[in-house]
Amino acid sequence: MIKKIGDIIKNNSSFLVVSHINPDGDAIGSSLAMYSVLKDMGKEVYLENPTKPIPQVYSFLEDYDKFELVSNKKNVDVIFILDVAEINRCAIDKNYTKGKLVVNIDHHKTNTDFGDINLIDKDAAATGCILWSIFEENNFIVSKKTATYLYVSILTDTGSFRYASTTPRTFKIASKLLEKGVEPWFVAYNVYETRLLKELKLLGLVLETLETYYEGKLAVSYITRDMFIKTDTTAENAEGFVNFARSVRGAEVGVLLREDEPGVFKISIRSKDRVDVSEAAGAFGGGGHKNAAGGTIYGTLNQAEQKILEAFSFLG
Ligand SMILES: [Mn+2]
Repeated sequence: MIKKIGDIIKNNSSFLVVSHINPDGDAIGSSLAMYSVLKDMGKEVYLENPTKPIPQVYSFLEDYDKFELVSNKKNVDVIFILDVAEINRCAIDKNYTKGKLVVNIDHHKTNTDFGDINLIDKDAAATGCILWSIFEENNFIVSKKTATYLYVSILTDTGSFRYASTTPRTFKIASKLLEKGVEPWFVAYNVYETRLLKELKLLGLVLETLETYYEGKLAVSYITRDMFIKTDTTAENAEGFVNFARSVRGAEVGVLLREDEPGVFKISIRSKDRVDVSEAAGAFGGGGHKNAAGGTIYGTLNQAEQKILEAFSFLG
C-alpha cells in the first residue's frame, strides 16, 4: 500500500491535501508535510482546512499561510485526506470527490475507510509517522522543512512522547527527523512556551472548577461562556487544558466540558492507561483513540455534567 501511494504521487500531477476541522498539531503537521513533499517534486498542490484561522500557535511554521478553501474551485487528480476518522470532519463536498482519487491516510481506530485508497495504521503514534514511512520507502526527498512538519505532528500527537502510543518506532522516526535538521528546542519552544497571559488566567479559572467522582477515578473540569468572556479568550486558547484533569493523582479519566456556544459543550476526554474512552465519546457523537477522544453535549452545564457521570459510571 505504501508503494501504491508512492506510485499515485509519481503518476499524478495535481493534488489537494486536507485534514479535519479544529486541526491539532498532527492534522496541521501532516498536511504541511505532504504539501511540502509534493511541492518539492514540482507538483500542483493545494492545502485546505475547514477551520480558519489555523491555530496561531502553529504560525511559526513556514507554510502556515498556505491553507485556503479551494476544494470547490480547483480541479485536482488526487485528494489526500489526512488524520480524519470520518469524511464529514473535513467538510469536503461529496460532489467534489467524484472523478477524483480519494486517498485516506489515518491512525484513528474509528476510521470508516471512506477513501478509494485507505492506509489506516492504528498503531502509528501520529499520521505523521505513516507519512514518514511513505516518504522513506519511496525515496522521496524530506527537506529540513518537511522534517519539521512531521516532527510537530509526532511531538504533539504523542503528548511529547509521553502517551502509550509512543513506541521504539516513534523514537526511530524522531531520530531520523533530527538527522534531517529538525531543532527540537525550536519546535518545543514555539509549541509549548508561547502561551498568552490571558490563556493562563483562563486556566486559573478552569482549575478552580476541578472536581473528582467515583473515589477520585474521574476528574471533571469545565469552561463556561462567562469564563471566556471574562478573560477575553476563545476555545482555541484552551488547548491542552483537559490534561490537567487527567493529571490529578488517582484519576483514570479526565474530562473538560467547554461551552463553545451557549448550551453547546465540546467534550474532551483523556484516560491514563487501561480505560478506553473512545466508546464513551461515541455516545456524544464523537470518537477518537483509546486514551483521547471527544464529542458534543447539548444542554445546560448541569445536564452535561450529569451525562458525563452516567457515561463513566463504570468507574464507580
Ligand atoms: Mn492524529
